[in-house]
Amino acid sequence: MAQGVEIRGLGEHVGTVVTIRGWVQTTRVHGKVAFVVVRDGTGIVQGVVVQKEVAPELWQLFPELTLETSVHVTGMVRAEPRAPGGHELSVSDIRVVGPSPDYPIQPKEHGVDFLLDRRHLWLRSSQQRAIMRVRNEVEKSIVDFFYDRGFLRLDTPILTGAIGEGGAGLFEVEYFEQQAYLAQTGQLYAEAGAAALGKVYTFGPTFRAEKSKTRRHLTEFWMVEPEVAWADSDDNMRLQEDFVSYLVARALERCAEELKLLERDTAPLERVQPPFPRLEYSDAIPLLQQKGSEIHWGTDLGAADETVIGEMYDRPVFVTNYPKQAKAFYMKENPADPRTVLCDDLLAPEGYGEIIGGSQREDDLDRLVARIQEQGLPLASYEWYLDLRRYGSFPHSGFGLGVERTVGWITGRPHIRELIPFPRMLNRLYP
Ligand code: NSS
Repeated sequence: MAQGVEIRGLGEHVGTVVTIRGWVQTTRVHGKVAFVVVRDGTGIVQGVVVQKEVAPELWQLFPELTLETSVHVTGMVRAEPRAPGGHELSVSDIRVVGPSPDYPIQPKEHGVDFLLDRRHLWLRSSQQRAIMRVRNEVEKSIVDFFYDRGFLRLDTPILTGAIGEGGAGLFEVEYFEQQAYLAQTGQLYAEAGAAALGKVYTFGPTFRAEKSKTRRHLTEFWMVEPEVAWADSDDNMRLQEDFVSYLVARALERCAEELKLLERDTAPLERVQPPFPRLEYSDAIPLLQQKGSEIHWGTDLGAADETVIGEMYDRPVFVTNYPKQAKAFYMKENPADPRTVLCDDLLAPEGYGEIIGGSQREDDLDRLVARIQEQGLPLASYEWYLDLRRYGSFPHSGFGLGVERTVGWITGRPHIRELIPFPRMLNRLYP
């Protein structure tokens, strides 16, 4: 098998003959010169074939080099400042590895359902590759941020007995003789981890049986959830603004090419610096009502409300201290207004909506038990969680950031279906 060189590394091989392995993107024949553009996942390169310099069989091969044919291309590397990547290959040989007749996705407009049905192929297109590269950078930045700050990664179970967020949106799984659920959150386990290790985070897929079709909901999405012992709600928001600013700065620094290809206006991202503005829920309601929203005190913000608030500021904004009845059982009662809890949602600007939900946790055993019962959750499955309040209870806070929504905001893509390699939604389990 030919020794392969990555397109990304061609600069080190100028003047030598190499073989690259990849997939045909385009071909063009201009009289006695033909061009083939090949992608290998690290970059793209153009090969130039001069009819009189190659064997007739190679010249005759061109009609077979259809979109997405996999090939070995051998040639001399030349510096070519006008070519993508700055190099070109003077081709001496091409070997077809896998033909690709009638590739279904052609360079023209396709409907989104057509593309989603062929997601396994759609991933090869340039915009989808750019999105996946930004996602990869965001995921690496998440791990770096927490590692550098002394957090320990604590992997939490996906099969769980206790309900994490509340009765709605649960996937039930048969677990031998018992009822299990796919984790809606790793938080309850991260809280146990915080008592053992101080600062922890869990990072993995989470599941919600979202029955509605929206552009912001998947049934399987990735969430990173830090949990910090001794942190109050203010500390929690400071961590969030540092974290989000770091993720954005890293993407700007390391994904400039991808953001350009996606035509993302980066000016609004450059403004993402701490501190972020904070708006109390109770102050947000009259503002929203003035702008025509039908919201009233007590209900959660709708997507349209989040857009309105997000557009009032030039950077992400915290909406804090929601009414108890609108939020999960584990949030700590606000001593200044016991109708509310010490929590925050972080709304991205430009209409991208909520990317984080966070809170200080209820550390009082009796209040926590009352909240579990008020919400009609089965107390018995929380016995282990209540132990965290029985044995050395401690103030602590944490949050969850949705990876897909964050990548959507950074890349400027409003619909969540493109932001994960294989989206799972109400009516989508394949591919
Ligand atoms: O429900 S959250 O607001 N909060 C939690 O799950 C807490 N247990 C987190 C914590 O404090 N440890 O979800 C957090 C984020 C939310 O802001 C979104 O960015 C994302 O998770 N999220 C979703 N993304 C995609 N699809 C769906 N269905 C979804 N639900 C939440």
